[in-house]
Amino acid sequence: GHNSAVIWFTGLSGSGKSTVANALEQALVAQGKHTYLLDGDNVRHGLCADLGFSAEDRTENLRRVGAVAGLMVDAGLLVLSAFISPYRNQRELVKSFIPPGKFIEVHIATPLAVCEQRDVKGLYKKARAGEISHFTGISDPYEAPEAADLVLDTSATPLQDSVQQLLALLKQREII
Ligand code: GGZ
Repeated sequence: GHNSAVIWFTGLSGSGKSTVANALEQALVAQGKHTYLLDGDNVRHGLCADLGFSAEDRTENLRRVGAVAGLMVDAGLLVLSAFISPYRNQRELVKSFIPPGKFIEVHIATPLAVCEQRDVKGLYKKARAGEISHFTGISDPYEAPEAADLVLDTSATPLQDSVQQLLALLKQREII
């Protein structure tokens, strides 16, 4: 389908990637669009169950996700993906699977301090205590995008405003 695309959400754990992606998916489905949401919850339990959080394992995680997203774009879907994807070269690798103009990079740029304060799963506390190693933002790097198509901060923008900005961007790019 010529209106297929990948909307790639990158950002820290707890930044709100899944929340924004879910809300956007609901809005797209309400418009009759065919979508698929890829995130750590459905991928790291199956397709990537053998992988951890070393830089190498994250790259392999994202390589598989990129390849699957490419197949889904071939099938005509609007693919929403929510992964930390912390390294610029990992996001470039993902992008290489997607036809030109069909990869929309969205940086969920909620400040680390806010993500850590939310600590929805208690992982930041464990990372600070040294119980989890290689934790993004604490003991592992996050390389912010330099030219994201859209930058959103979920601590400063109401969820429905973020969804409206995303829908406007997708219209502008003639994806929807
Ligand atoms: C980062 C970790 C780690 C480490 C477990 N570093 O908030 P969450 O819990 O649900 O989202 C995080 C998820 C990150 O998986 P991704 O597949 O998105 O990562 S990547 O794109 O880098 O491959 C977090 C949990 O897994 N988690 N250990 N050390 N996040």
